[in-house]
Amino acid sequence: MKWGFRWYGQGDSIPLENVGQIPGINGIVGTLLDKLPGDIWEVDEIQELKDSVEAGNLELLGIESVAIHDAIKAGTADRDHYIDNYIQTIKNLSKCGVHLICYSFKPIFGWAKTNLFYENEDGSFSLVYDQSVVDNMQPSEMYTLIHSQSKGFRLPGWEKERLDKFNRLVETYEGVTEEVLFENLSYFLQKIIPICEEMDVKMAIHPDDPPWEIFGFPRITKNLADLKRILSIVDSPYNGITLCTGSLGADPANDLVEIIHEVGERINFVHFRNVGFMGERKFKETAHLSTEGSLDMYALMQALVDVGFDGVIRPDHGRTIWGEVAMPGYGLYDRAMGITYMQGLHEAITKAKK
Ligand SMILES: [Mn+2]
Repeated sequence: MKWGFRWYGQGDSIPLENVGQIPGINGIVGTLLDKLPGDIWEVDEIQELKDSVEAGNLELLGIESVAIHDAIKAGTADRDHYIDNYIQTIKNLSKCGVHLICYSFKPIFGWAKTNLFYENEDGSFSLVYDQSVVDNMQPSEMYTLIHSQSKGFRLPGWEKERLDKFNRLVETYEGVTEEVLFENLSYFLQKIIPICEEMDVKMAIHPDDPPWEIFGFPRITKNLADLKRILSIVDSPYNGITLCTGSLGADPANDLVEIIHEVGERINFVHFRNVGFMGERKFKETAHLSTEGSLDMYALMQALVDVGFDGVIRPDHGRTIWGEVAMPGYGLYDRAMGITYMQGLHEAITKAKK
């Protein structure tokens, strides 16, 4: 496995040097934070990011996310223009030696939480999702809530530019059912996967977070059946998934070990994190250890080893601890402990296997 860490570039609260000091780390999964969905990522911009990462003795292991323009997701008349731009970005990433793209195909809300700073008993802070809060909320209020708690950080998917266009976005998605959204994903993948094969760039779709419908917008990456259906659109290793344990695992009906075994060879990227169930459709993001949340992280690492996963894996969201001021979920300390725990699990499992 390649051990990665999400890093937001020069705008990140964490200096790259600190990331490089995490034991066993291979590289970062990066982004160009200023890019809006639909923009072409130019070679010189990607190269600049890559050079800065390599100057810190780290590898640029992949990109998350190259966001998909709403025209592609909603299937509007101008989608081909944005697909052409996406293809150009794939080619440019390949030219720079970047071979992994994480993306998601969700209308309007990429991820959602109802509290970004829930205080735990020990004084640490977690992100929390509570469906009962969402049930009493208008979709646009979600923007207000997230912004009021972002502490000034730019949160991907919650850009002010998107909020300004919110009502028009909702109109864009009128009539887009789950079936239509799936058809639009099929159209997109059929166009790009042949290019990905040629350019050796693996795609990894991220599951819904939370993995159920919110505000009535369609969701098509919620469970094993959804993932299998997506993988069947184009039967290629370049059409793969991001196994995000905390996203899929927020629904207790999702058996993550089964999912890993069923789609194992198509897992192109792993987000490893735990969640703690607090009630019906209510959960918090905990520290990574099995003892801290509801998921059996040992069983998940065991399953990844069993299916021979050898791609990029990274710790996903951590708590905010030790007084750190960081983007919610993306502080240094809890994620650094998370990756060390993950490496401990991996070493024990692989050595026991021999
Ligand atoms: Mn994730």
